Amino acid sequence: QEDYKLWLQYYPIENVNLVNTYTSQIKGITAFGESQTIQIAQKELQLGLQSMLSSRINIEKNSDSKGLIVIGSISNLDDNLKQQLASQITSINNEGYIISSTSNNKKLLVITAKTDIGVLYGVYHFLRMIQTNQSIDNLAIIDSPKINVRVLNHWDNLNGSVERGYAGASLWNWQKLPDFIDQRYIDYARANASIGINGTVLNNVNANALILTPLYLEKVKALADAFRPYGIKVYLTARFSAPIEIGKLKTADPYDPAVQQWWKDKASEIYKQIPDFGGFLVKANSEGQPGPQNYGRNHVDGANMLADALAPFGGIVMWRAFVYSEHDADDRAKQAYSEFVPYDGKFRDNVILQVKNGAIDFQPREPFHPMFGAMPKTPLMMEFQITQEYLGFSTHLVYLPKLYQEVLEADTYSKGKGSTVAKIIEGSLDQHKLTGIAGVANIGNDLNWTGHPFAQANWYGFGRLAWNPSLDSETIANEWLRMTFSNNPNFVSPVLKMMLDSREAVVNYMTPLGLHHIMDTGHHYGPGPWVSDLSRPEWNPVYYHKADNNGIGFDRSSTGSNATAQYAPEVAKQYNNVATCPEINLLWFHHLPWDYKLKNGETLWNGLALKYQEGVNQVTTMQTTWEKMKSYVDENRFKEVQMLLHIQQKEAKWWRDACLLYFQQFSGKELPKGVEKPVHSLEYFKSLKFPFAPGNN
Ligand code: BDP
Repeated sequence: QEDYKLWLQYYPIENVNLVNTYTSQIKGITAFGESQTIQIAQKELQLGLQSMLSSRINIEKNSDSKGLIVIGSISNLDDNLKQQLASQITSINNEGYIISSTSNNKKLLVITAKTDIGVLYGVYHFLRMIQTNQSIDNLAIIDSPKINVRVLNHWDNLNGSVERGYAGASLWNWQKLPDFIDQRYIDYARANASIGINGTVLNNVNANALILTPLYLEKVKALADAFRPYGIKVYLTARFSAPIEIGKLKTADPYDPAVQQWWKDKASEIYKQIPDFGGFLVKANSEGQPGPQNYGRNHVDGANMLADALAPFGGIVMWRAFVYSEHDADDRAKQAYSEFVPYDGKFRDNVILQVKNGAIDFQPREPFHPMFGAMPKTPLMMEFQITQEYLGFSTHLVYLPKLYQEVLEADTYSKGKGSTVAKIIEGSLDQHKLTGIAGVANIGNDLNWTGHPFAQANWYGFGRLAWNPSLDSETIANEWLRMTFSNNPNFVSPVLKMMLDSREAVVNYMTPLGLHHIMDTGHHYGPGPWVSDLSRPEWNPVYYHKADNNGIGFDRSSTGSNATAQYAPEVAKQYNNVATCPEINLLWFHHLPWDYKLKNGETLWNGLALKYQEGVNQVTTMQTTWEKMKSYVDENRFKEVQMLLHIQQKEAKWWRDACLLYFQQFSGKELPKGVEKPVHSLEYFKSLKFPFAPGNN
């Protein structure tokens, strides 16, 4: 089935001239090296080329004949090639690769690296070039990943459910492991390797300590063994109270020597089974999870204790900074910064703080998290959400690399102009060796992996940006479309536009002009701006929009919560002043009267209403675009996307109508011309209930 193959379709190339050119250049494959990884690389190259060129590609024993693709790590190549590539090889890191045409009359094409994994990455790069119909004349490609730890975070529970998962159940079949290795595990690893993802955290951040018991570790080992040839390391979430729950200790206090010893023993037990185990991801003292604060200790104490247990084996701790407290009356957006920034420089070398892209929680749009740039002595890794918890689940077509790029490009000014978030997580701004990026996976056991065929692009795009955060989201969408569907320009250009516009569309019909967190609570499905009765104030949408008769928005300027002061002075100044604050973030930082004049001359009320309408219109345009694509797409995916866009359109209207009717109670104004009249009442929208919305556990 086509959906299942993701971006590795390897469609036969339609352009006959191009096929002839490629076949004249590619006469066979020679692989040097014995590892499983090299075998995988050779097999993939042969499979991909044979399928795309519709002809047989032979495997040759040596590199004597003309026009061969030679693959192998540098130490396995013959002396001649070694010499030719000696200078280039010094400029790549352990996972980087070189794709080089030789200048001698043999016209070889060499894909080499320092490691076999680097070779595999190079092979996928080369295949991508053919998949996207690029020229392979005189190649001299030198590439290395800019971030070391490129991981997916699976929020998978041991019972098979997936928190915030909208693509079926967990991939991991704990009951059948370790003896049964589902082919899907291999296909998962292959897909990740093809985009350079090199790690996976198997289980939910809201962790279950059982994963650390021998019964489960044996299963984890089986997965690690299956993933290893693809360059993917396994990580686990560590429940802070595990020493009590599975270790029979009375406490999990990080100062207690017995607790420290328990974690040391646990680490050595894990590494005996999985010598390249990546380490732990920890959610502590956040949303009710146990942590060092339960014992009067702090995040540094907790993280460093685990880091000390892992250090002898080379493991790392990814300590999450997603914290906000019910006892803290301060603006939720300020709390992680307030709690963590004072600890800058106090963590062990093998600790990296995992920070969400924004200070609230994976909204359709948030300004970048103020922690980026505020902790120069501590490595920070990015946490993006690939699963669409707040973006319409896997029902809405939203191309997320647009969002990722916006955040990565944001300038923190922490070391003057040009101090982008990308440079901070690459470690180049503050000279950190340990660097990382995590994406909360949108993968489940649905046939097409991600629920929505276009959600595959978000997995793909996350991987590509993790490899190189400076890539353009448009380039990524373009290559993804060609690899996944077709190279036909009549298909690529309209659908590319549809993808690129889709992120702004969702912002417009859900949370325009800086609004945020007005989704219905718990499951976060659909609008719920009216919700105000939950026990913790910051769980209620009314906390975030603060609409009243005077206006709407959260005053985070110096006259309000002063969250703006957490940014570098240049950024703070810009956000603080309503005249210079970008309108896309307006109501994130300011509470403004309904008749406040926007840059286009509209009042805030009219402008808001028009944005909601624009979002709906954009989805209609997406539908129109897709309708014209029938002849370029297989029937199954065409229909799926068609039906999903239909739902998205209905839901965009639902968002528009529910939010505008609700806010209208405060603005007291008519809907402006051009905005459709709602067909239901506010009471109707409030009465909708979704007790079985997925992903909410
Ligand atoms: C929120 C989710 C919740 C997660 C939490 C987290 O609603 O399910 O457990 O983030 O990231 O987005 O820890």
